[in-house]
Amino acid sequence: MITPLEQYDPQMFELLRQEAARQSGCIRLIPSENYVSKAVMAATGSCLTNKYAEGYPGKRYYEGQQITDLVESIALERAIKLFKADHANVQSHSGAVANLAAYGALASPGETIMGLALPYGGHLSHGWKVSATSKFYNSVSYEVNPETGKFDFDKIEELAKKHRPKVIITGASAYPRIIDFKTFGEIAKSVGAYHLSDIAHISGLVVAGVHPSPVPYADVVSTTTHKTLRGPRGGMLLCKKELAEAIDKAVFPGLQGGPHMHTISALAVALKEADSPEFISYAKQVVKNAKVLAESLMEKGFKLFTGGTDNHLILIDLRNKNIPGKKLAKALDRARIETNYNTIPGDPAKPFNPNGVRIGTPAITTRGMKEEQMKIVASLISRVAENIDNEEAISQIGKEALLLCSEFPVPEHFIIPKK
Ligand code: DSN
Repeated sequence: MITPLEQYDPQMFELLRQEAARQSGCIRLIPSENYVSKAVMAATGSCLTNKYAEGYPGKRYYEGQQITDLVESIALERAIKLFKADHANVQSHSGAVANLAAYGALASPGETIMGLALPYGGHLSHGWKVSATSKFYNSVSYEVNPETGKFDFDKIEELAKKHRPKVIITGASAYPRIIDFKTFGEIAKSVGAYHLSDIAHISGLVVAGVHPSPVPYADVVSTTTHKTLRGPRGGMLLCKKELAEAIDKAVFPGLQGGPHMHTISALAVALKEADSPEFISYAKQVVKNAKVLAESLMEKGFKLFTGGTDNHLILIDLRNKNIPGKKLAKALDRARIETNYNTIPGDPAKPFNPNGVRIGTPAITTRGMKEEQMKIVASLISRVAENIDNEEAISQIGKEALLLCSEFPVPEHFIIPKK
């Protein structure tokens, strides 16, 4: 049957068809990406896209909220239960907006925020210099030790005492180890700062108990909803009850108008999926897969930042291979292996041409790949690096990657296939 999209806009239909084929026919290793279920996708593309719902359940600025109030209330209940939080806000359009809203609730413009520097694995919205967050707030950055990969808590405490930030941000977008949220929370408390923990990358691991939760140690927790959590694209905030009103006001009307109700309904579906034994198995497998992928890459002579991983993410330091990160990422892409080039902590190169490649296992684990396939993936990556200027070899590796993908079709529902 011809779909309305195919009929009305065949060009866009065809592009979307090609993108679906691309996602199906390549080994997707970008650690912030995943595949959502058909249930999440269906909710994302629903009639709720037609509805304005400025405000919060029971207190809206538009009529016709009989259903939207229920939808948002269910999403909130599920978020609070899953993360064991006092309060949730599910309206942020993205993780960066969620972070900006948190700063808005916790600090006044010009006050100091302190987060992990972007080249050391932090995120733009943690106060990095090109981000609006560093223009609205006075931003101080801490770093991770480039040799050990550990946070030097004495140094971080010293920095916090010197700058007296209003908010200390924890969390990262390129850090492969467990983060000690408790110690960060103690430092924040000792200098009278709020502790904002951004768990965008690891929120799925947190709900499954395979990474410690920051909820007991942070005043506010922010996350995106589409990474390891495997929901629609968006942001979410969790907080202590004393901050609930300030957080809600900071999101709406502070930063946003109408919430994207279709996304909120899809988030509710994803939170239901995440509250299941299958999701816990999935998250455990994400970490097991990342560990085997890391080991296998090291056996092939790759140097990894921190010598491995405890989570879903691996940072390959290519300095010993003498291949720029961008060159390898592009060659891998031609071989149907999707990654992103990334700085390595202490990397002297610029972020646009760094010495690292960042990979992760959330998406390939959703496809049902396990330890055995991780060894194959490591071998494919290694062969691309060895044949970096040999297009014929890269094309052959691409065929093998496609074959592997064909054995692990993108699942429509998340009863994880047994292999
Ligand atoms: N862009 C996300 C990531 O890839 O880590 C963070 O915003």
